[in-house]
Amino acid sequence: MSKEKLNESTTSTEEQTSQEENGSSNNVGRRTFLTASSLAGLGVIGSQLLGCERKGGAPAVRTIPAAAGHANKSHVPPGKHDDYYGFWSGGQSGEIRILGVPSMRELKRIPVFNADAATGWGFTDYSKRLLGGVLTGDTHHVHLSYKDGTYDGRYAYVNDKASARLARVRLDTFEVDAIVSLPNSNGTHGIFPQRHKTGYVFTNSEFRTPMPNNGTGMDKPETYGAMHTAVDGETMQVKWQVLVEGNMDLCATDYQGKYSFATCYNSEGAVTLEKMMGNERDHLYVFNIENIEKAVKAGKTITVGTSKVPVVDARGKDSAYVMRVPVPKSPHGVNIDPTGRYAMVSGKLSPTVSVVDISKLAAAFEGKIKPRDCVIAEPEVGLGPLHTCFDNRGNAYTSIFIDSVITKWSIAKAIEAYGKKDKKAATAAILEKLPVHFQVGHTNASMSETKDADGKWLIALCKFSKDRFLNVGLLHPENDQLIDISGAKMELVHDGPTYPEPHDCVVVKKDLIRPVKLDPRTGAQYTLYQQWAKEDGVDLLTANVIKRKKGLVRVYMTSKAPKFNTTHFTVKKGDTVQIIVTNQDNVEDLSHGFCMTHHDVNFLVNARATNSMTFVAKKEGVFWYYCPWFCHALHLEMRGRMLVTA
Ligand code: K7E
Ligand code: CUA
Repeated sequence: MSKEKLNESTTSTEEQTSQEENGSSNNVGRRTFLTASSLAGLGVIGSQLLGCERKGGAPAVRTIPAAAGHANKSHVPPGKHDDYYGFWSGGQSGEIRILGVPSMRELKRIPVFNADAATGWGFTDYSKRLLGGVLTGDTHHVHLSYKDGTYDGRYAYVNDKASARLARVRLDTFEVDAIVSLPNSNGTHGIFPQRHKTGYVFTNSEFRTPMPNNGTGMDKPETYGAMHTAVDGETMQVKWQVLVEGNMDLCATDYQGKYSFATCYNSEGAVTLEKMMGNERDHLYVFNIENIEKAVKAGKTITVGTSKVPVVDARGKDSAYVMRVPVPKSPHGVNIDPTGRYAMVSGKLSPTVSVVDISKLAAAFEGKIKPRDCVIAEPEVGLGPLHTCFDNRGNAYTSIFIDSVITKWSIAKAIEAYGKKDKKAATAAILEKLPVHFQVGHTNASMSETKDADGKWLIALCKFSKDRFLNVGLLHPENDQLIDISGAKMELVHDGPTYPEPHDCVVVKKDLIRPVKLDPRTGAQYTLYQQWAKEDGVDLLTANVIKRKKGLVRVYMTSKAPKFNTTHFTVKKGDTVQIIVTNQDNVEDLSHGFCMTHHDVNFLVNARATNSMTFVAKKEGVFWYYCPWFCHALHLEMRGRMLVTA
């Protein structure tokens, strides 16, 4: 089906009227919306939306012309480093991935909400404490801690949409050090840290539920609510929540620490897809942090369910706490430009991006102007706009899902064109549309979420690669494309297949990240082992000790290539055994590990680190344990025996 036909069959043109906010004018009189009726048969038209042709149920086969070869630009010669760290969320894998940009080489995977056999994350004692037995996750948004509008290199934060959690990764060790569960939250989706300092990290509940969610109220969706949650980025404690009536999707913060933002795509309060698309306008929620903090301090709060976290109830109508800026239609992404002046709200079911002037919000909170008056431009960027990023030259780049393009547009020209009858001005704001392959979700550019956006590289995280790569069976790779945005025209330079499904990424100048090479022996995990050692009167650094207490046997040992200092030990059948290994090698990258054969025990111990795992000795016999990481010429000899007696 041709593009023209697709547009015809899935959109309707209607007059955009703004009854309640007649104070504002529209630059584009007639708009194309995706409507409930046009999308009702989503299953039927799904393949058309994805641009595949299916005849008689046969799988789509289409020859993809090779992209023009600009590969040299992304080439980083062997032995040379990339200029940027890329932090990718890992989607359903539950992890974070680190890529080098521009080479797009995958450097590391950080297990977060998942179980990982390579490192033992999810099986080791410390990770089990953090994960509480939940071993699946869905990471969508990874953002780093800030100072004065740019990254300070301390932490990365990532959400788990599946189980409403927020995790923090230390950027000295690139390991998770904290995970917090968010109360009264279902489908925690958008997150964003404050940008002036390590302050709050805000999270949005995407799914509305009964409040409290205690097994009643299923049939009264009009009473459902969702939480905007403030987590302290230093202590990782939940500080307060704001209860609103609508679904919240993506999250953003300003540069001053005054506001946080959430897109709301279900102002209808519906629980079915068709009804969620009823309204022509939904909202950008604007949270007034100072006013919320005052209410929390003054105790003007409630608690919900079993949680003790103070909740500001801001459901229903605008207040000092929350304001609703009307924007079309089922908006998805909200992104702040590097000058900190504008919030760009992508329409998803409207072909527009609404530009919200952040400096006008204070007047709207005071009731001097209408919330809608804060919208100062609404360029038409294409069908299905999702996310927007920026260069350092006043341009914005919006990912367009249905059209499979990145639309580059001029912020200044879009503002100029707003409200003008002259169609030429509106057209002039749209600078370029670059096809991407295919169905792009997030897009982000180098340093785009900071005041130091540098306009060099843009990533388009495409949800489908179709036949751009070798066929690897049923599940295809996604395609994270690298685009050079430093010139007048965008230039596609690299196709990056990824294992499903990173949603988002941030691309960070390499000097801002300062990782260590040896375990610093600080932080929560090390503190835990020091505590155990103290209880047991053991020195972790020299330990070759077996401590028995009712049913629990703690085996402390050290590793130094190519030896464990404990070469054998004996336990009784039925004993719970805890193996605690401290790596005494002070040599970078000299990792050891510990694998107890036949006991589902296998974990990594990095240079100078301590790690542990617990198991039950179920069967009599001699069992070898060994170091699974190639550490030395005598690595294969690095092993010992456990005797389990009756
Ligand atoms: Cu996929 Cu950020 Cu979860 Cu948009 S979200 S695409
Ligand atoms: Cu230690 Cu292999």
